[in-house]
Amino acid sequence: MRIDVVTIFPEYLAPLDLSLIGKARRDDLLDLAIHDLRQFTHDRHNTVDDTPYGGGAGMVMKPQPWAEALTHVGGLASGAPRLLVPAPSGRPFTQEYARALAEAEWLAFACGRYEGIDERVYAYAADALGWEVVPVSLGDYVLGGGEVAVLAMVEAIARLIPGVVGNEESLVEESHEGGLLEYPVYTKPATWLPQPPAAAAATAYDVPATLLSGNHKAIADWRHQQRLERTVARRPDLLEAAATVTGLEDLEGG
Ligand code: 6GU
Repeated sequence: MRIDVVTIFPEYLAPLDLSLIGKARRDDLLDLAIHDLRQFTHDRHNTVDDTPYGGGAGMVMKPQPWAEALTHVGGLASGAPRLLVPAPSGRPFTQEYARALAEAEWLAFACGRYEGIDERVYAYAADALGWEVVPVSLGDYVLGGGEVAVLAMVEAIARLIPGVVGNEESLVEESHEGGLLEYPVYTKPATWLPQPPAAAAATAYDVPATLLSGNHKAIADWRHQQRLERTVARRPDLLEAAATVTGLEDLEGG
């Protein structure tokens, strides 16, 4: 997969050199390039923003640097990327959408700052460049700009590219796969006495006995039960959505 990111803060994307994503890039599973929007300005101050027509608070990103940056990106490979625009007003970015995007050959991200990018840039990307433009949101809160959202989305997408995560089984038993949250996990020791001991209570913490039983059926049943209980407690909306899809509307009554 190829991913291009356009931003006024290229350093904000530095973590994409690390860990899973860094390894995927070195293994040529992911071809990622970060582009500085200011390189596509022509004035002495490398201006990328201006005041909004109609008035109001804040600044808006000017269309011309964006058009030049996106045109440059479009020339970097054959075909056309899908342009994802991080914004609180976008469509929800979900695990299901991440799975769909992981199949793409080429994605581009346009990181807005301030109050956003001049809306005509999206019309230009669609009409002049022939790109599909998709505003995407991580959730119902406001970030200072698209960069942190791009870090999250690139990680969510890249780990679904075949070969990026070593053990592909670990992809199927996690939160949001199968519509339930993940079960709790434990490692050695089976009985843990925290060091130094807490003043209040010198208690030992035990791993649930079922996980030590060696009974694979009992372990699978316990984990499924834990997933259900967690989902009821933390994300009842997920169960209600699943119940609606499957016609089990009485689920919450039982
Ligand atoms: Cl994807 N971008 C920005 N800038 N803010 C957000 C967001 C994305 N998702 C929630 N808030």
